[in-house]
Amino acid sequence: MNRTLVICKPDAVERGLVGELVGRLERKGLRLVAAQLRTIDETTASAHYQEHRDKPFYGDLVGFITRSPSLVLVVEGPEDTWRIVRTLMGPTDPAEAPPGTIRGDLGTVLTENLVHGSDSADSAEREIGIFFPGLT
Ligand code: 3AN
Repeated sequence: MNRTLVICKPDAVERGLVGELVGRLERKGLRLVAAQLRTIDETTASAHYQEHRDKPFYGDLVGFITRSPSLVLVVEGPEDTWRIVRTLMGPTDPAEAPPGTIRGDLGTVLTENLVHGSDSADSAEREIGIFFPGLT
């Protein structure tokens, strides 16, 4: 079995879409192995988004992810579970995400795109270690 990190971001919690997002993961056949509702602090956000720290949108990104609680999940499935989750999520920009994906069905703007999923096996291991040390 293989694990990846998923974050139902503040916009998803604020809009009451957590059940919808978790339901989609579960209906796909993935299993929850950890779930925590938490307001991500700046230190954790900067560790998580370190690859974006030189980007012009970095400040807004950290401001957004820390503004209210997120539901942070570890999900488990077969090989390359991270890839299955990314397919369910759809592309980063909800305006370009096809219907049937989380972002395509439920979002409209890039800065509030509902969900994060690790983008590789290495990222999954690193990100699970940030949020749930001991679970990797
Ligand atoms: P994904 O969330 O699809 O892995 P990343 O890792 O490229 O996308 O970007 C992380 C987050 O940064 C995105 N979820 C999005 O909210 C934000 N982001 C990415 N690109 C931009 C951009 N050009 N302008 C504003 N925010 C962006």
